[in-house]
Amino acid sequence: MADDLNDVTDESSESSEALIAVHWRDEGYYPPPAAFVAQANASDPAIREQFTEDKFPDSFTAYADLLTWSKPWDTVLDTSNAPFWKWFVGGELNASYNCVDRHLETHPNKAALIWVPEPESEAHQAITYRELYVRVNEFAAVLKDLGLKAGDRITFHMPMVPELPVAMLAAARLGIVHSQVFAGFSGTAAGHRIADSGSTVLVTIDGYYRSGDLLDHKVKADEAVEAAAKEGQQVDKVLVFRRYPGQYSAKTPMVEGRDVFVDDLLAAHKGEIVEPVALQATDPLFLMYTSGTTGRPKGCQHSTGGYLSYVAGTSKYYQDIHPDDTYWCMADIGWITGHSYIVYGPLALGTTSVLYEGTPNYPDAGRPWRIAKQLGVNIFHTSPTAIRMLRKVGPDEPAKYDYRFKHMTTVGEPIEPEVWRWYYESVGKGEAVIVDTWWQTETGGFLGSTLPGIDPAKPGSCGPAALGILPTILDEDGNEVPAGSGKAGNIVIRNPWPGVFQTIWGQPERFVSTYYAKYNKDQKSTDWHDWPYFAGDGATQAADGYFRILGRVDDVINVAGHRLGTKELESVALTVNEVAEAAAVPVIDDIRGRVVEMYIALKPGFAATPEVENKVKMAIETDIGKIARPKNIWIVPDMPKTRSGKIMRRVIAATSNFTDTGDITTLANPEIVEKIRHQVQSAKLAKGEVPRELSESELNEIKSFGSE
Ligand code: 6R9
Repeated sequence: MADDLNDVTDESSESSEALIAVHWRDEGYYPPPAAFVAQANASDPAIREQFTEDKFPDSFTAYADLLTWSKPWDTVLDTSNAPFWKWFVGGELNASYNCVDRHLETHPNKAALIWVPEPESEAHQAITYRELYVRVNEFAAVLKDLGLKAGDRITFHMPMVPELPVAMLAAARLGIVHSQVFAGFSGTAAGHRIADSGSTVLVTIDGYYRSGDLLDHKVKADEAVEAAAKEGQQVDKVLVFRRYPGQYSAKTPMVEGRDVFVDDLLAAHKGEIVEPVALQATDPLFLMYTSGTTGRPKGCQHSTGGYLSYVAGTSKYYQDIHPDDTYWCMADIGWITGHSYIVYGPLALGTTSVLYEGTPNYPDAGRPWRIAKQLGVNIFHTSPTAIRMLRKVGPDEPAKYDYRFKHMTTVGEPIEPEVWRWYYESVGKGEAVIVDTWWQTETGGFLGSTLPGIDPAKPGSCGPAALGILPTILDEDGNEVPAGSGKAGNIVIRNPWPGVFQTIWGQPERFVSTYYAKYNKDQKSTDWHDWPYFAGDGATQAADGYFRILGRVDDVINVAGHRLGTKELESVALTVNEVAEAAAVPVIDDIRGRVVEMYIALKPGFAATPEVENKVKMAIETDIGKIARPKNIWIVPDMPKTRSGKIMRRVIAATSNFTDTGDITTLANPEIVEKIRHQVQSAKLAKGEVPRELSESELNEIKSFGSE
């Protein structure tokens, strides 16, 4: 039960684009149950003392010590080329060895992965550590045979099948830098990322199940290769796994000389062993692409030693993973959450990690709870969007299944307190602790979270800083926004940590300018204190030290936990011949958190027709993927603009959200605002898109959208 504190924070409002005042009711605390504390990896608050600022950076050797190193490091943190931090310099290790080989001694026959196919008629598959070892080695032999070696890049465009972690660990075994592109992304999107990373090999699968359909996935490989070629990157080989080995499930033909079935290749390497290559801690392990404020995605480059240490340490203390747990993270490995907390963290700790192919509510909203019961899952990890959806379609389903969670995670977006409480009471049955973990693709692992055996949870807040992380909130001028002030600002991390990404692949200047330039006062400084990490999120800190993350402060829209860059969307829309101008804005959505609406102005002489709308939709689907498809596309006579010609995104965002458009007197064309409002809002009402009342922080987000 929650302590009912119901503190009311009521600060006077002072609103500017830089500093948003937020008001909200402080929620009650939910302390961990005694049974959880008794078994927790961290239950003594003294653990915090091992990670205080004066012990930095040596404190993080506690995480590195969870791994097996073939050579110990000489220097914990090298800051000489700030802000390109180097962790555990001189140390050598192999991620594949740490996630697979070393567990053979202690528990070779324990399940490393349990794969749950979407069709319930297909049995789940448990892959033991020994079998994982065999599969990883054989696939590594295939990669080696293709001539791939340490430092080369390889792109995977794979769904949630066990072949994906096998491929990742095989690449890691050889030091090949892997880049997994979310399977839901289009072939063209995969092609852009292939080209950006300079991959010559693409690994894919013929098909996979989503919501009951066996999707043809191979067709996307052909599109990807073509898109990459347009950018000058030749793909020599496409390795095609088969969802049903020996049987081809796609309609698109294999391309002679380029496409090969992986099962055929594996047959030639049966039982082969490939020794893990000893890599420098600072060698890159993988790239993970994410959206930013320009059209070009950012390949976040993660290190081998720092990253693996950080995900192992945070998996231990924040996911509370013990070797005998059955842990299920429902995220996709195409996102950072899956890399860190399905594959590398849990396997480094030698636990059993569940992998589910399909959608959570297929064939019904009881599916996750049936899986949990069947497999004995006791740690469960998902996103607010999935929780909202499962709550909407099956609020009473969890009670029908006899499973018991000790620990649950929410990640990826802010969670509304009432959604949190359903998660706690109905899914967790009042017995499980909840961690709300705040972090990013760039950060490798958790930055803000409660320590589940020590700190009480507070719905809607991620909690205090993670061990060894030193966050603070700064205003636009770099002044600290004090805890308990009720004011929001930009959350920054004052210090480096082992999980932080090393650079943006091929764009080191963008790495510095996006993440470090904002609050750096001396570009030459090699003192880490001079380089706060700018996360791009707005946040507040309560008097108890807990952070509440409000959302992005840049032009990125978080749809169902997936970051979509408005510029990325807009530049795709602009490829449609009729389109003169495009602007994407967020709309508050009860299930997906935010959805995108797109405003289009046409070139002179073109008429607003459903065909144009369709072309824009198709362009986005083809170039990015279905997840990016706008909820609505509004073809408007003109965009509201400033006198300097800048589109006022906050005005159209307000229109789409039925909120006050604010001051429009500075616009060059104020008369357009009312026209657009009438057009858009009457169409939305006709479709039954009735707005709900927005919270203060939601209102602030809309009010300031695109102001940076
Ligand atoms: C791990 C992941 C990162 C962005 C981040 C923030 C939002 C993530 C959150 C959260 C509120 C949380 N975000 N976790 N917002 N509470 N617990 O999601 O990475 O896909 O890169 O997204 O997601 O806005 O900046 P990524």
